[in-house]
Amino acid sequence: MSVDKLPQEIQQLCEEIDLHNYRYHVLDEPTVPDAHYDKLFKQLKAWESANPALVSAQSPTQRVGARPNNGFKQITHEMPMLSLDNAFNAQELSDFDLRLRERLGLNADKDIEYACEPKLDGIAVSLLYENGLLIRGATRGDGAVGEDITHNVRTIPSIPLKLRGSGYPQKLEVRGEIYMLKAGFEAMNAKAQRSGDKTFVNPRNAAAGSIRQLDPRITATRPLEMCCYSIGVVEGGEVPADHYATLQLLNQWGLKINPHLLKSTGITDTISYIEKMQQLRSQLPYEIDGLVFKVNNFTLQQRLGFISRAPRWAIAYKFPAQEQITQVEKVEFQVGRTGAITPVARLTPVFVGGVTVSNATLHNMDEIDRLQLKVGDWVVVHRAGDVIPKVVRVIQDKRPDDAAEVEFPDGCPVCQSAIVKIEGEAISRCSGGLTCAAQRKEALVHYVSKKALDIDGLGEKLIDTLVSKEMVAKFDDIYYLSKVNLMRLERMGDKSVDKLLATIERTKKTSLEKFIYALGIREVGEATARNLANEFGFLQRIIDASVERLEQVTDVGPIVAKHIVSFFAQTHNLQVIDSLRSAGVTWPEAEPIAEDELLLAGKVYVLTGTLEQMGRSEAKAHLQEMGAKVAGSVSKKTDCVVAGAAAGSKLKKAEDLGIEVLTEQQFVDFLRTQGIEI
Ligand code: I6G
Repeated sequence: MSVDKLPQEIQQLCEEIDLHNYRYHVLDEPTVPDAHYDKLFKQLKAWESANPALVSAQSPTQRVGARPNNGFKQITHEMPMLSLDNAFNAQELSDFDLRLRERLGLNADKDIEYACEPKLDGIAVSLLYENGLLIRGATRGDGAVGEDITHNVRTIPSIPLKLRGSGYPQKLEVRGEIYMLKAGFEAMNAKAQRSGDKTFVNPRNAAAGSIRQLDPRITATRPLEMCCYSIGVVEGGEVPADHYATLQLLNQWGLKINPHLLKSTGITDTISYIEKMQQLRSQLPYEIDGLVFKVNNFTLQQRLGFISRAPRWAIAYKFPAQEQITQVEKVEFQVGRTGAITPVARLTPVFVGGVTVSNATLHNMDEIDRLQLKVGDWVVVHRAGDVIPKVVRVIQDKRPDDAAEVEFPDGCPVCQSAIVKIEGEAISRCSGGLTCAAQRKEALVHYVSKKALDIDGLGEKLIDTLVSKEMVAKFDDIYYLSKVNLMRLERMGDKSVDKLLATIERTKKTSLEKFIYALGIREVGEATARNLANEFGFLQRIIDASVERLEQVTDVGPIVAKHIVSFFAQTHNLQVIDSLRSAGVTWPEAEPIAEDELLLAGKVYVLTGTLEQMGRSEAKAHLQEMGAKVAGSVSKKTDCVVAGAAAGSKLKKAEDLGIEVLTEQQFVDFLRTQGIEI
């Protein structure tokens, strides 16, 4: 049956999927997220399985993978490059384990050993080495036939042209993923944007576009890497008996493998691996869309075999999609703590990155211009980790006829004060200062937040109520709240009010750095506040400091220094400080410790690997507090390396140079001796 004989709706679905295939595989310019494509594909498959007699030979479901591009010589893979089955939750992963155990006839007390790895979001490729020399590189293509990209892979620095060491088979096919680092992608796109060249929608498409360049000189300029994850054809030699050991050997022969490769015993271990990697995901320098679990032992792999186009012994655990499409219902403008006016897209709710999202920041009007966004548009929304959801692009060909321009407000949407825009800055601000209710509320939220006065129990909702009922307008009003008045508020009982009042009282005793941070001076975050407190010791000295003097403080540049000076130059800010002192807010003011008297003064530390008991930024902050410098790479100047889990080349270099190395536990123990609890 030809496609044009199908019901119109299905015909359109086939055409739409075909178009997305063409944009993705041939142009490297997809317009919709993968998850949307998957949804369309699933719809078509569901219809076809209900109407098997009507499946067209040209249906997109009848072809797996990408069509090889005509510009390249075609390569028939000696061993087909398969795809992986997917699991989307822990249950599906357990089912996979159970299926394998049944097939292998394992007792309940016998666990399968798995090799666990991140699934990099790149392009699957095959490299062929003969007598240790790279003789061919090919894309996966449709799994049976790929494209010859030898000239291009030869430009990628992490792909050895000649294997290192000895003992490799005479013929060795190595498979893996070519990908682009997030930072390299951002830099490349920024450069392309400046010069008016084509930009890519994500690192995966940038990698695909780069590797399929007809001119290898262009590929050579792209920040590509390759990470190996399996072997294919092996002749004239042997490899170890399991996957993990084989990858270690590939690494010794000079090929890159993932540092987060891990062996696990049984399914419980794989679940904790998922949790760990989910936490790490946003900090990884490359994008991953899931994890891959493989039966480690090759003999067991052989016994399990294959089902249709995927090995039975492996599964890809897919993370929830980080991009989805939805519609912009309206654009509203929010006023932040410093008066910054931010357009926010109100969206038709959509499930993305594991949560339902109905708002996404649009940053500023320049961003709306860049996106060419109108109200009513269909957009791609991205949400990764705990980061605020973002509109990443508009699907221009889905624009409804009645889509409307976004109108920037004439005055502040909350207090109607004039809006000012500084020449050269993208942000517009409300000029109302603390007379603007929105800025007042945000300033209060900041004042009570954890890193500031840390008034637990005084959350955003309660502040909203207190501001709207005019019970609190200025910071010091918090200290005059009475039990009677608080008890009148909804959901505030005797106990919770007592608790809140006790917290307010207790947190009046604070530190200089927390107090400075709480004031909400523009661009003064917690680290700058700490540096100011350490350097000056007394608030009055900071108030009196000149721009030049402030610039001598670590991390304070001319702009931050100017913000600090102009903050303290405004009498009403000094009045705020006086009124807080009168309300009983205190902090110890001590002589600052001279930098050279700090315990780690002059020492250079390097953090490497994954720290499991604290974040890297936390570890860095503790070291800096003690006077150490934290460097990004190991050299002769390094005094100590803190090596977390899966530490790689930096640890090795430290060992080679005879530099002191602390494990994470030793580092935590050391911090404890300094009174720092993790
Ligand atoms: O597409 C893939 C990504 C990662 C893979 C894969 C992988 O291992 C980490 N492994 C196999 C065996 C296959 N595809 C077929």
